[in-house]
Amino acid sequence: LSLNSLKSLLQAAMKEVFSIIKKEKHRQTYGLELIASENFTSRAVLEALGSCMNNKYSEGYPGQRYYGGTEHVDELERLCQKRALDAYGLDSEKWGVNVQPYSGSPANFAVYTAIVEPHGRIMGLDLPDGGHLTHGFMTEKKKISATSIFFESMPYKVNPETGYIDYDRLQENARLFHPKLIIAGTSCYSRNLDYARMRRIADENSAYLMADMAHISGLVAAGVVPSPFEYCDIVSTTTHKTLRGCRAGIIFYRRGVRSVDAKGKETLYNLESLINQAVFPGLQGGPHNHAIAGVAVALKQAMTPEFRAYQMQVLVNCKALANALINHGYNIVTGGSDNHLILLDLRSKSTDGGRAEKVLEACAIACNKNTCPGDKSALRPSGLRFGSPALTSRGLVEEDFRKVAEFIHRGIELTLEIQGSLDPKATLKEFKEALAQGEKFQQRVAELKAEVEAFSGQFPMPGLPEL
Ligand code: DSN
Repeated sequence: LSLNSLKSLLQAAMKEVFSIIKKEKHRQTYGLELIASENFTSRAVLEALGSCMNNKYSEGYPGQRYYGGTEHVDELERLCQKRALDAYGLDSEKWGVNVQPYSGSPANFAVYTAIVEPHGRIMGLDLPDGGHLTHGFMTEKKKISATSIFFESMPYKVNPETGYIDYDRLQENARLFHPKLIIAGTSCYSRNLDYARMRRIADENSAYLMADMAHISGLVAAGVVPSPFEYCDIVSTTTHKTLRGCRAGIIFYRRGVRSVDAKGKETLYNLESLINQAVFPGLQGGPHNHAIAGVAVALKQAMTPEFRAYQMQVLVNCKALANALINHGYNIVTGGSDNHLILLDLRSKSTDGGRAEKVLEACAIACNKNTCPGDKSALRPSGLRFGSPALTSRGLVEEDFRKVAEFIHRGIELTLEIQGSLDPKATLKEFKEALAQGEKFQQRVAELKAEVEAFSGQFPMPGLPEL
């Protein structure tokens, strides 16, 4: 290939990708982003992510690499480690940290392979009750997550009446199951976890307690929700949710004394070498140094007063959204929220999350369907999960979230109308066809979408202006 034809090939490739990126940028700017696990990261994080750090291989850890030319990535990784400990107020004598996991799922799997033997026992919150896939999800018919394939998983549940975690049952089952590891972590749970209680349950069984704080790690850094560090042996997190960095994962592990027996004999933690070896060379190759650069920037931002103010606003916005939806006549699982998300239960409205999600998406409102406690089928989840972090990053305050609630309400009313025009047994596919083809409904969707876009477009968008 001549240089010129190579250049024109590259330009053509860029052009196509650039036009897709521009469409996504438009969707993010003019839509209402309410997916609880998403956020808009800063320009500084994106610049670090797009830097030459992407080019460097550095298998190993600072000072012990399998590649030359790593003096600057060593400095970067050490800086990121220090900032990770500082952001959570951790003493480096008592806590160590690994900033190499590619994201939350690999971080969790690294922890399991580090401290639980093959087919050893793990207890995590069940996925339909608000847990995460990686906490051991399986169904009656199939082991879905690798965690349930390579380890023995016994989930704990929420009380279907209240929506709160049933700690009594967790305790009873743990006494029977004797897990090696209990996971205190959630993907769709709007209440604070009782880490102290879970610590006691773990201790009764000589189990490790790990928090997966991915959803709330920004709230924890800002000190606006209870911290898992006081009670846990290990804490894993992603870095792109409430923490508002780029996509990556972190594992914190305890150092020093684990326990002291009646005779005063100390047992020390040995998590550091187990976890570091599990991440590399156990599961991963070269760390993503551009991501570590982005995380280091985000962690510095997470230690500012502005970040704390942002997280406080995330909480009040979420409450404003919950209260406004309650005033529109909706049920919220547990009746409210202590954090950044809510789970709307649509059972009393005789519709479900799948149908409502599709209508809201057509109206430029992004959220996701989710099972509600007591749902009989995961195939027809009754709920919608909404989170406040992303829109709060765009500067929306309580009054704006009340307007957002009104848009959601109108979208759900439209869902009910479309459903009402169909046979009660109509499938989701038939519902989607009616939404896409019915002229009357298309007109209504277009009107609501135009209003949503005009509203969203008023708020500034963090990040890079063109990308
Ligand atoms: N998929 C994320 C969420 O939406 O909660 C968790 O990894």
